[in-house]
Amino acid sequence: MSLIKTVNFKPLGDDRGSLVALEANKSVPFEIKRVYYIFATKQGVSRGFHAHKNLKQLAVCVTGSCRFVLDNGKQREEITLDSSTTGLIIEDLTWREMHDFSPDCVLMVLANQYYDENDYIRDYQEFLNVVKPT
Ligand code: T46
Repeated sequence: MSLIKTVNFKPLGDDRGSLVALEANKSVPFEIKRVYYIFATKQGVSRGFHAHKNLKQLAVCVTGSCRFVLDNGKQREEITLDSSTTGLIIEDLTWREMHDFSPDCVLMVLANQYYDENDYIRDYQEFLNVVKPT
């Protein structure tokens, strides 16, 4: 089964332009407790390199593009996000990396939990130990 799960949002456009509405438990498949966005990422910089123990997220590249790598310890897959009408679902216990940010990239992320640094696994070997218990 693919690690890459996307959701397509219906653009509510008219002759003035476009609008996308995101609603908890509807277009977004969880309760939304937090929204953050990443922008002005310097060229050549990659981000992420961690997993979460208990966090579901949905990432939308509202402007520009970036490449996500998702890894569950067995499979590693990637997707380039470059559409404001596509959301990438990131489940818990998934290692994520973000690369190749375009200069104009605004990456918006919706999360089902408040920020908690204790929820992060920032060491890849520790992540593997958690997902592949011996
Ligand atoms: C993720 C990917 C896609 C906060 O104080 N509150 C927050 O809600 C967040 C997300 C971050 N921070 C602080 C923690 C760090 O001092 O902001 C700083 C940068 O965070 P971090 O280095 O974790 O950023 P990324 O881009 O590596 O990862 C972020 C999210 O943290 C992470 O949950 O899944 O984006």
